[in-house]
Amino acid sequence: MKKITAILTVLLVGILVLSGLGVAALNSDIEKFDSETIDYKKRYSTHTVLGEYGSEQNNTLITEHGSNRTAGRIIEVDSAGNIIWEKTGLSEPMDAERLSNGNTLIAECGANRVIEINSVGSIVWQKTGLSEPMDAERLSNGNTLIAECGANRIIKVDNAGNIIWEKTGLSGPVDVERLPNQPPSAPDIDGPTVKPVPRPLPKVGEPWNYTFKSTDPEGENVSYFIDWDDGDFEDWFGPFESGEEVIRNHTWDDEGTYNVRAKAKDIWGAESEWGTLDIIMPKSKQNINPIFFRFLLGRFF
Ligand SMILES: [Ca+2]
Ligand SMILES: [Ca+2]
Ligand SMILES: [Ca+2]
Repeated sequence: MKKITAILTVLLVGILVLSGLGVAALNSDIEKFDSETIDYKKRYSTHTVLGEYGSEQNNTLITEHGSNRTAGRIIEVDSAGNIIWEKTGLSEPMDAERLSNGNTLIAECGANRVIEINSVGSIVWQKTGLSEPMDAERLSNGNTLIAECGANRIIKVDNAGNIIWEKTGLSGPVDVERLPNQPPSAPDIDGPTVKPVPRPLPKVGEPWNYTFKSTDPEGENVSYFIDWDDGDFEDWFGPFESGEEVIRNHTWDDEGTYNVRAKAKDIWGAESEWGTLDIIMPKSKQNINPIFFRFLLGRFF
């Protein structure tokens, strides 16, 4: 009986050790696979061979160049890898993306065109006569950016196919991306507060100048909105050049502390954070109520 127990123990230990080694080997395989996949992604990322990425449960759109000039295809696979949609017979497609209208935009390099196809594969828009297009990007306003590799340029075409912008002199561009617009910086507000004491002192009932300055990362013109914190606002006004100092004056009718706030927006309407400046509006001698003053005099003298 002891012998059987000993044999079983040895077997159990053996199984545990072997399975441990197996897991370790599997882990190293996974790491190797991951690093190869990352290398592969890096190497081909400009061609978007692996498609675009959303969250884990989303489907994936894949562009297959194919083994010959007419064997290219675009496939959409679910998270389990099942093909749920495809467009075959393409000529050396290099890039595809799903548009917000459900259609698919494809850079069909071998056919020297960019096509937009619907869910049943019919062409609903195209730009032909290109030279080796490698990538296309549909912009929110309906225009399309195309990396025209063979012509060494990036072009932007409108819905009618007219070239409305281009960047030439490139060397084999294979990918293009439109970056998101950034809002301007929160305005710097400058002007008399109380410290350091300006000459003359700010007083209630008199206009004071304040400067507002915001800079847009894209250098676009900016407009301003000011809240003087006494119930008065200056609704969006401008535009002014990015980084230009804008002067506005304001008169406060009552003494007190005011938290002046201003924000800026660029030509696309992207708004900044608030810029702020605390202003102390001191009581001025001239503004002591003369009736109250006489009352004090009469009471104590
Ligand atoms: Ca693209
Ligand atoms: Ca791109
Ligand atoms: Ca901007």
